[in-house]
Amino acid sequence: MSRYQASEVEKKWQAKWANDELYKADLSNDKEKFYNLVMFPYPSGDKLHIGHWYNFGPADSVGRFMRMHGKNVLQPMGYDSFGLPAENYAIKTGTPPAESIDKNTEYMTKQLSLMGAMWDWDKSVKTSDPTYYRWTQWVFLKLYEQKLAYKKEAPVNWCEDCKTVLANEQVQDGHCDRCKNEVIKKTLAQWFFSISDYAEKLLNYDGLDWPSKTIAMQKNWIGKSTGCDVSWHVKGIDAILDTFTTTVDTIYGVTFVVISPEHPDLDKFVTEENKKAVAEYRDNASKKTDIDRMADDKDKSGVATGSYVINPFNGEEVPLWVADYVLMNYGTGVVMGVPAHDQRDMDFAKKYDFPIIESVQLESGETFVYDDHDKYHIKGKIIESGDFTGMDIVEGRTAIIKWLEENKKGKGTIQYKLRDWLISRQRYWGAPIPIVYDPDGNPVAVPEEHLPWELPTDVDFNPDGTAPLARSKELLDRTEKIFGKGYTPEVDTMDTFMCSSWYYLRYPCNKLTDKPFDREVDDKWLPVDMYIGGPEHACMHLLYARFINQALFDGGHIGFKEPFKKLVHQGMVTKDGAKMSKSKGNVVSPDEFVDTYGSDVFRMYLMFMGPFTDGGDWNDKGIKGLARFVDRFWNLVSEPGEVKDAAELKRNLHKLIKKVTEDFEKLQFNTAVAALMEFVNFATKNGIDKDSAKIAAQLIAPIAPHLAEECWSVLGGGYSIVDQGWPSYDAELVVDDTVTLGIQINGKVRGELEVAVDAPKDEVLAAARAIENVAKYISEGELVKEIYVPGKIIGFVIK
Ligand code: ANZ
Repeated sequence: MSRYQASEVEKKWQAKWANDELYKADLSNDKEKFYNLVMFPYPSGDKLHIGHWYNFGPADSVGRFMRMHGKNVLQPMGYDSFGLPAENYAIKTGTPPAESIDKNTEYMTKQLSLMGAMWDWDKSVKTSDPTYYRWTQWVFLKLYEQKLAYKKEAPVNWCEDCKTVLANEQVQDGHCDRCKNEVIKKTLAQWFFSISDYAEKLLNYDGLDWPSKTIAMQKNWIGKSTGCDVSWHVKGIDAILDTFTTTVDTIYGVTFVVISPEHPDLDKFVTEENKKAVAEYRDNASKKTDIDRMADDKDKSGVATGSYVINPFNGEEVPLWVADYVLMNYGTGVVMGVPAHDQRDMDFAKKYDFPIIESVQLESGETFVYDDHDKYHIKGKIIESGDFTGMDIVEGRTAIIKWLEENKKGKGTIQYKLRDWLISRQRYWGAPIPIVYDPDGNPVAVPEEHLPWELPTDVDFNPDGTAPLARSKELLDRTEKIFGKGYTPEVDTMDTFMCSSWYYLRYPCNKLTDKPFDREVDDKWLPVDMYIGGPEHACMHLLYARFINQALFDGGHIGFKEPFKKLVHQGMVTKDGAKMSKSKGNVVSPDEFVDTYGSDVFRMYLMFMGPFTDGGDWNDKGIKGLARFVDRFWNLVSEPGEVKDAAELKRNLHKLIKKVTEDFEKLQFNTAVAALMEFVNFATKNGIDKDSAKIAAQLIAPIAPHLAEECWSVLGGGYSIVDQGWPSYDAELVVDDTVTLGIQINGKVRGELEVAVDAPKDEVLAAARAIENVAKYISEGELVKEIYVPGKIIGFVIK
């Protein structure tokens, strides 16, 4: 058996494809478009890893499959090149980030080219390039014009290790998403985007073909709660406190009210003798993380303010306490305590001896504590609650809210957990925020004619907790020169998630110098038809991009609301069950395998590991087997000849077309590879003719593009195989004409038999009785019944 010369063949075709600009999309062509996008990589010193291959290889197969279906495929690639790794590397080695990024992108481009994918390099972007970040700054200015960008002093998440603030989405379980360091609170004046104004719009997923889990994660992060505000009069003081609750049906069960230690009006309610205790308590609370404060399993604590508030329904006076399980940045920062039906309130009441009074019960008469899931669907009734007694819980809520509104004691409200997106970063390697301050400190937008508002280079970027740009003389001089004496520049840079929130709009228009994108071009090419990337971006990149896209839509800059029509998450490739990471030292580099076996084998091997969306555990044991399969495919297809059973070959081939087509449509690459293997086994024994060989080459083309192009060319097909269409199958030929049935004896399977679908009953039964094992059982007793259900079962009953 001759060996397929992968390395030679791959080099040859890669050079030709590049030279012919085969994968450069002609955007003006009116064939049906297919925008095939992958999450662009960060050009780190670690180069392309297996995860990239696992994402990009199959994504390219989707693009190829679509192109073979006659679609005009745009499949761009670029670099998300601003961000901390390059900056940290610069701090360690002294190499300016721009330099290391250039080196890394060059190397990664080479690696990406060895993949032999359909990247349209003509439409590439690099977010740290001034020709790109100029427009990131433009997007900021548009949001500023639309009043969606503002600066505010607020307690923000601070990572002491990265020496910068972080957005809420970038804090996971109280730790920095990047370096895993614990995040603390700091009060700082920072720039925010009003993503929370878009909460309701972001909850609309109409027309999006997204994984339901990702939608659920976003919905949960946005966290919509429907409830009401209740106004409580503070006894003896001319003041009202509003509480937010989702379960106002429990209002008659309130035995205390708790206020957040950060509430701005708190001091008003603290009586003289409680001042010291409250001050101390507030001080302690500020040192805790929100997670610890909210956790159900943590001990609850609080102190009395000395004031009392009056329940608007029954006029009862209940004490007002300060407790840190109430957060200031949710609802109104004040909560009505219902210990009978809320776990945290119950823990609190038990500790401080507040009465526990039931006000709702289940249909069964049992008492219960609300949890997040049953809140809006619970079936039960209101008890001991004045005029509302006896009402169904959910209906009663509506009646109570109606009463509140009629009596001006509250109103129905909706709360979202989603907070505004903090985009300031006290770091160097990012797009400068295009804002300056006048001598009075008022922000002034940098006019568009001064974009790009360039990142200064005269900066010592060693982090000291203050923004490195503040140390640039050039930036200050530039600001004064353009705006006048006394003007100062904003010195924070933008969160790099800002760069990646609009890059898909730039790819088709990457060369425009007078605008970020052309509306007509983008309206034609977007939304993205297929977006493949990691699930870890569910509540970060994928949420930010939807928000920016919607804001640009509302600003009239683009004509579509949603950026990504279909989204797929690839699974994760692990090593011995663990996530690959440098610190664990278990990172597998793709390069040596690509070098030894070629890109096609490596890509197919990854695909063969398991279902694409599940991922799998890396193990190089089987890769030789895949290389052998490629050899066998080559030997079979490149030299067609004598065929033993032409009809059988035809049937097998058409079944293969059906199977592979349907598998590719569902991104089930592993089973497509398996079907191709099975076909090669059959055809190697049976022989293959030239036309069938050409079809086999077409079928493998999306997943082994070099091998397919080589086979196709040897078989005399036109160039390139991606433009030769996709084979179709004859529906009649793919219907199975035999089935394999189990043979049961007294209900137990004792054998199996392959029978023609239309075989007569007598024949089937006779053949079954003749099977040795079956005959043995029958001879041991008396045969009383024979059963044959065509397509399903053969059975015998013996006494
Ligand atoms: C009374 C009550 C009785 C509550 C009961 C629950 C069960 P979600 O669904 O997450 O929106 N809450 C309101 N504001 C809060 C804050 N700033 N900090 C901490 N907790 C706060 O939860 C809404 C519920 O969380 C509200 O409904 C309130 O407690 C509490 F049997 O009010 B509830």
